[in-house]
Amino acid sequence: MKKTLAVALSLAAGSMAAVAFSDPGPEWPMWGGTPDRNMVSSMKGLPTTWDLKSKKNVKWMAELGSQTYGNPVVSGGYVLVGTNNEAMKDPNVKGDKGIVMAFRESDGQFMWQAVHDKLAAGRANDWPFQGICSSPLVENGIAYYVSNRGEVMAVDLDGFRDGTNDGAVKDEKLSRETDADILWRYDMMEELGVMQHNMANSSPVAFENMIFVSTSNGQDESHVNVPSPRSPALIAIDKTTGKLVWEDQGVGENILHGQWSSPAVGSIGGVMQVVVGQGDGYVRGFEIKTGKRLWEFDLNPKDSVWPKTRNEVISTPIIVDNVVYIANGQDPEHGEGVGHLYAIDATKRGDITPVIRKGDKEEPNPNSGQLWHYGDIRRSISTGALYNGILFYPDFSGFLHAVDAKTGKQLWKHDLFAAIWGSPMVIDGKVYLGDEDGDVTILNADRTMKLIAENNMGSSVYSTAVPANGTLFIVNRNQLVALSESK
Ligand SMILES: [Ca+2]
Ligand SMILES: [Ca+2]
Repeated sequence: MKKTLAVALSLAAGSMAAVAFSDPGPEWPMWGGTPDRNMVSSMKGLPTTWDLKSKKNVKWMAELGSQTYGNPVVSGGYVLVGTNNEAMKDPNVKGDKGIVMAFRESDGQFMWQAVHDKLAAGRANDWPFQGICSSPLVENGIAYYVSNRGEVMAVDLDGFRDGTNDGAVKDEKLSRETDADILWRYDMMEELGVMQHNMANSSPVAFENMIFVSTSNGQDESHVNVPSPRSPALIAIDKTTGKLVWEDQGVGENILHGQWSSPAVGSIGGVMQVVVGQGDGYVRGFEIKTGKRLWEFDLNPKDSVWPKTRNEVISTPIIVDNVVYIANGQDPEHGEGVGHLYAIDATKRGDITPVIRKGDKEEPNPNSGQLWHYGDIRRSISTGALYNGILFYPDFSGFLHAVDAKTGKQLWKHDLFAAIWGSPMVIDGKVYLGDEDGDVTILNADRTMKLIAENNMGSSVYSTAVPANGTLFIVNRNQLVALSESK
């Protein structure tokens, strides 16, 4: 690990700016770029057209595994991405594994990889060939992520290339130059009894000395039983020691399916909160130091029925100016259906769902935190981007919705004619959005709809375009592509 002046300076700047996350700056060190997860960057000069065949505006390309559901993060000269082992970067590592690959940012050179065996339980907890779905968080030369085995991992960003085995973990099975140098690991299955449904996927977020992770605790394969109802849904872990700081109370037997929303962090009404979607279809805010539940909001109408009309929540909430924006949806395997998008006043406390049930009766909640509801959206697993008063939110049916962030009124919607798994990224006033057909559509991030370009990536884009240091990073099913304007 390198301890540099730059790190010390960024630490100082980080603590000063801790409550006002805005632009991520030149790097993209986590899912969403900043803890509030708003998918917006002011970076200039990124390409809007490219061609993978002729290599127009292609800086470099690197081979990933055969299925890639992780989103790239860029920090400290590295690009990290979760994938599976079908690229066999290390010929000695055979068979299905969860992999995090680290590439050199400047030229795409493969640097090292973290290798995680699959769980013996198979698809119940660790779906074959899905690889690592978590997007790492990089801070001060350390990358944190969740493995396919439900472990929260801390690894050295320089791996073993710095010639030192760092951290408390010294007995790495693989410890050559191209292997991951593990600092600590926290096994959520062993320590908390978590039984993640199909896959543990959370993308960590940090505040001060803690990182926050959704456990993915869920139903078993019966899709009826929750085998571990007392396990938490959200935890805080000490960044240095890897020890548990707090756990939330979880949602018990009320988990509809899995828990795959990742937490966001922000200052809301002057209170630092962790906000996350949970397994019962609610989004909740927690006091950051203690994990105390501050508020909860049911993202479904009270008369909805799982799985026909009641949804789970897979999207990550975004926090902008004391407001939480989030849509609900279902696992892509469940297909299309109705969805709901909300703006929530998260300064309120308690149950802030707009409608409450009293016995058999439903009545308006005088303590409602609903600022608006947008009902034209379909099921969504995407995370929003709020820019210049416009919320961009896609759905799994292939529509990108542009919504006035103050009123919730539709400004326009655009049909991409393919399922959308990833999230919109606003860069320098333009929205970039990938789809299952492999097209990356670019539109003006404006109140009127204007298509700028469509560029195909050769295979499905399940990820989100990421800007860093003047380069655009896009992952398709099995490649990491770095794009920049050729000089
Ligand atoms: Ca090291
Ligand atoms: Ca180590």
